[in-house]
Amino acid sequence: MKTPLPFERPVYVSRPALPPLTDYVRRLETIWATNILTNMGPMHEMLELSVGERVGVGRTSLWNNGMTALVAAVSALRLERRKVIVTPFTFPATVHAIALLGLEPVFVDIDDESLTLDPTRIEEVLDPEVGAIVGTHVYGRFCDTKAIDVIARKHDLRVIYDGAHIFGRRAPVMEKQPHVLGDITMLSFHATKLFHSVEGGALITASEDLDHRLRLIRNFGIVNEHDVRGLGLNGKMSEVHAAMGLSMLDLMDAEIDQRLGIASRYVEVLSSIPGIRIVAGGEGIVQYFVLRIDAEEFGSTRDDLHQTLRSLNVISRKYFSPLCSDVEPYNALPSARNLPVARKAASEVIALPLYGGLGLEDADRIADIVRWHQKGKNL
Ligand code: T4K
Repeated sequence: MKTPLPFERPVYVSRPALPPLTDYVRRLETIWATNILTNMGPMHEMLELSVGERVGVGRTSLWNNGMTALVAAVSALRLERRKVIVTPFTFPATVHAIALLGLEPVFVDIDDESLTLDPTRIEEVLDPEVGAIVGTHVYGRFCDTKAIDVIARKHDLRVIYDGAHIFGRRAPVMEKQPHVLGDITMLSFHATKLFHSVEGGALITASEDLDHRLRLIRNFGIVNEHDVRGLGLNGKMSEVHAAMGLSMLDLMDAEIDQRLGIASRYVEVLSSIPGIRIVAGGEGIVQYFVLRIDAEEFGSTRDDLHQTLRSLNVISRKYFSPLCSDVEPYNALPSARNLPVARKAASEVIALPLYGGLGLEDADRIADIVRWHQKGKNL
């Protein structure tokens, strides 16, 4: 194989799709005309409705980002027990949302196939102080919500899902099954997500009571001019962000189609390379395209491949390494010690660029770099 040429400019793991500027400006003109910039204005209400329809289940509230939404979700549970089970294989926001509220994260290992919380390990760590479970739908692959629901009911635990990666699925995003949402599910609309509002997020719950509480928390706990009830924060999405969300909703299905095309080009080349397992990308899940590298079979480590890609201007990412349980302050927790499945996964995963604007030829070039790297290591 010929030595591949480096890309002229860095190719990032993700690149936000953007609507035609004229479309966005048209929405901004409405904002300029009404002078309503935030506090649940008309754009906000329209987007909230549309996101809810696309999710297909529960009640939806919009938030200014996923992390704030997650803090609000944990807070809304009003937990009396101070420990919360959580996956170590996630973005730091998931664990921070627990710890910032003064609760103790208890790490549980993940399932080797789905890379989500392993329900068979949850009961091992239960004690009377555990009050909730927070699982992440990693790369848009759902946790085993049915098994988690059974455990939660048996031990009277509340459940939150970090669904930061799931809104990039086709509608309806979630099936109408009672266990699918847990008590609350969070979505992120950050610029790096398939659907974004620059910054933004949402919370979905089937409970009218929780939905009501979340809306109070989102707006400082304000009930009306005369009354404030409970703790709150400012989690509101502005009209300017909501306008971007509305413009992006129109592009979403086209973006999914483009990403599916790119993912299938990757799969064509990469699926036959020894030591590579494709863990995300394709089959309707196109938030990320992620490989696992078995160093022995592949003939080189994930880190080695990552270096080669970088040297050729392909900015791959190791989502999610390091594990949250391996960084301060969480690495001091007793539950951070015994997580062999997550630790192995964190040393093997590598996310390749996946976004609608990536050309098919670029995807072919990136896949060829991986193949060239592997061949070179096995001469
Ligand atoms: N839970 C989970 C499981 C999450 O993955 C996340 C966020 C959250 C909770 C929290 O949700 P939010 O509060 O963010 O709504 C990025 C994102 O900032 C973060 O939202 C996301 N997960 C995480 C997986 O990825 P970084 O530190 O990797 O971002 P950064 O700036 O390195 O961006 C990645 C690449 O994207 C860059 O190399 C270039 C490209 N990029 C990025 C931005 C921001 C652009 O081309 N344009 C842009 O505007 O965290």
